[in-house]
Amino acid sequence: MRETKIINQGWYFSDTATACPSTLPSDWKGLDLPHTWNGKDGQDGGNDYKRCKAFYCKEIPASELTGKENYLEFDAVNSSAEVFWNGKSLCVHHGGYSRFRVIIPCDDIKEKNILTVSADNSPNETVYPQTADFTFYGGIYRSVKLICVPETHFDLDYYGAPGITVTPELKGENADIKIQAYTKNADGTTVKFTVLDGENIVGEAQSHDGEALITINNVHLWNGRIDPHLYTLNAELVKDGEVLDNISTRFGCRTFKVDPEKGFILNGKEYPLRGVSRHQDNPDKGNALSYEDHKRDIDLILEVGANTIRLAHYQHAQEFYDLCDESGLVIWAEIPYISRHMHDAYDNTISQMTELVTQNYNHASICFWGLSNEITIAGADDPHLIKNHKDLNNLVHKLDSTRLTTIASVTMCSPDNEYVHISDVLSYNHYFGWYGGSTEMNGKWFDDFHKKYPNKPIGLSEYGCEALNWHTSNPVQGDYTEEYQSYYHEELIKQIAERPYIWATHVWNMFDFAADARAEGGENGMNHKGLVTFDRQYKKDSFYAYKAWLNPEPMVHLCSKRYIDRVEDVTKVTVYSNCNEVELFANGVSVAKQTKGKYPFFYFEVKNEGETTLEAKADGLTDTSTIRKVDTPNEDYIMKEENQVINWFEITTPTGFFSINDTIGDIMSTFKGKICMVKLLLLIKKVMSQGTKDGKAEVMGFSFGKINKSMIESMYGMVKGFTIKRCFMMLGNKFTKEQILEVNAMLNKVKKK
Ligand code: GCB
Repeated sequence: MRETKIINQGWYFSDTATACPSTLPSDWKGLDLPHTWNGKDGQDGGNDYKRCKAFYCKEIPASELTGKENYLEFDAVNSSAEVFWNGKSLCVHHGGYSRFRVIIPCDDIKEKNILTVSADNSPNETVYPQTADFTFYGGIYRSVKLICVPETHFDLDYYGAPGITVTPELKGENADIKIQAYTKNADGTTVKFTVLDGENIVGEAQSHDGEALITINNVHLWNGRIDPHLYTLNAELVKDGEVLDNISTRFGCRTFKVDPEKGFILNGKEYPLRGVSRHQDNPDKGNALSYEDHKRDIDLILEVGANTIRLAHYQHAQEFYDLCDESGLVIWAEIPYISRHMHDAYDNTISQMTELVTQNYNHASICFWGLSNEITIAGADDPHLIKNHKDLNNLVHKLDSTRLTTIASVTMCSPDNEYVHISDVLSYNHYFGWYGGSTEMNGKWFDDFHKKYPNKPIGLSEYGCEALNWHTSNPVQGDYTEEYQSYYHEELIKQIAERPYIWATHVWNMFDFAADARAEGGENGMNHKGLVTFDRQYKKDSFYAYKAWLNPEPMVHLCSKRYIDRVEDVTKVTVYSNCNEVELFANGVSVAKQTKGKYPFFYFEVKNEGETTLEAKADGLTDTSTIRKVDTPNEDYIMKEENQVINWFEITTPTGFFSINDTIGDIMSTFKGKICMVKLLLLIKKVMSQGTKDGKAEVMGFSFGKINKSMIESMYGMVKGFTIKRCFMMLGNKFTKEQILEVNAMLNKVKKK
């Protein structure tokens, strides 16, 4: 029988060694897995985290190798791994998010063996991802296992797959369960299958070739968050009456489709997919997570009321997909084919996709396989990119005929482009109202698309906006306040709710996450678009906007609790509640009672005198906060610029003339402004080429030389809403104060229209 042992304890680690050691390097740093070496430097900004090849080493005594065949299983090693046994290379694996296995050579088992694994996250043009808005933490950051099996066993050699596939097909009240088990050295064996519903056996079959069909009568459906019912399939490999190996997997029975008009349909009923995307990393730990970390994330996602997650931008942990199956979340799973198409990484997209699909085929929660994300930033007319997508799409259909393919397209890519019509269903990432454009542009974009392509299901795969602990009574786009984020999401919720044809919507992002190259919002190294902070400790107000909209459990939430000191005499107070009536009290006196309109958002005007305790009451529930009248704005609420090179009061803004506080669009609307922009581009080119490998300017991993006219045109639509100051910030604060002030002085001489 198989024995599976987790071997996470007692490793030695070195990020300075240059080769696999020949003896146990007990002078290296001792540690336990999971581990990353980028827990700190991958989260502190500057895009300077250590990307290198490092080595992990562990002694494995012969007594541990109890099988006739012994496999090593790696749940994930980022980004490329090489496994050595007693100094000899056993395998190389490229792709940092999927599982892989390797067999230990039975003719090389000593009393004490040395297992060495190199993990390499250094730049590599043949492995995805290389350009993306998140940190590529290096390390063995998920578990390592030893699987000891007899010579005859269920397959362990095929792409890290579980050795068994289950394909339920609904037939009226019943379900036909098509089963295929894969075996090795299995001549003369029988596979015994048992389907369990809880403790009860509901179906059995025997097979000589691993194939079987079991019918479950009166099948209990997996019905999303309403009733995520799962069955278990056990498989035993039997020879001469002896069970040699056994495996088991869970599965769910459901049907789904996507209708271009009605959206997602689960088990015959409309089931609008409304949810979030998830990045997995945590403070200091990076991606080296525990089960508790995954569970905490799922609980928060369930609390917000989501019924779907886009598991971006890579394969997530098996534990996490299991939790999704159990909680009824509909999943979009994807590979990290992202941002920049690399001509030498075609094979890697194929292998990462094959692993994603084969390793996760039995998960009831997964309904969509994502082919790529914003891959056309540099343009969509590269025939190699198109071929890569067509091949991936065909590959997925061949591996799995039961699910749909999708892509997350970048805003700038034209809906007429061939690329966006390759996958079964389509999605777009839109940041109107954050990076550029206004919030209302979202709804309009979808209506235009839907009108032009009424038969193509369209989804919103990303939308969001940053918020830190900054506050204001006058939120504006780009201010990074909690109040603007709330406003933005209220607006987006209204537009989404009116468009049931949008087959899925995923907020970017459920959690703040690390992107070491970022310098935004006053805290470098982070993307702050989360509804919840990076440490999972603080739920921002917009979390509650979704909770009020999506989670039916009665709730009431007073917004802006961290915004106490206010200068105005009358202040706006926002309450989110799904109850029919909300009454607001100020120091115990009723301010007003309001009845719910179309959306669960309530707005009150409150007199701001002295200190006021606010209480929002609804359905027997109460939420409390405090406001205080002050004469001058509390500096703690204003975005800290200490990480920025320039303070707001140093920017001169003469009336009627431009400054770096103006948008690119406004500046470009005047002739002299255009000339300033050319000068600015030359400065950007100069600054961004300092310290790059080949002396060529780079912006977000794109070489300046490769930025062509069509790219500029398509990007202009988005960036024209950016202020010049924001551009400096987004370019990673690489400019000196003098340079910025010089640009400002130049703009100060240009008259506004
Ligand atoms: C996107 C990317 C995502 C980024 C996000 C952002 O479109 O797909 O990886 O993190 O924008 O926040 O800019």
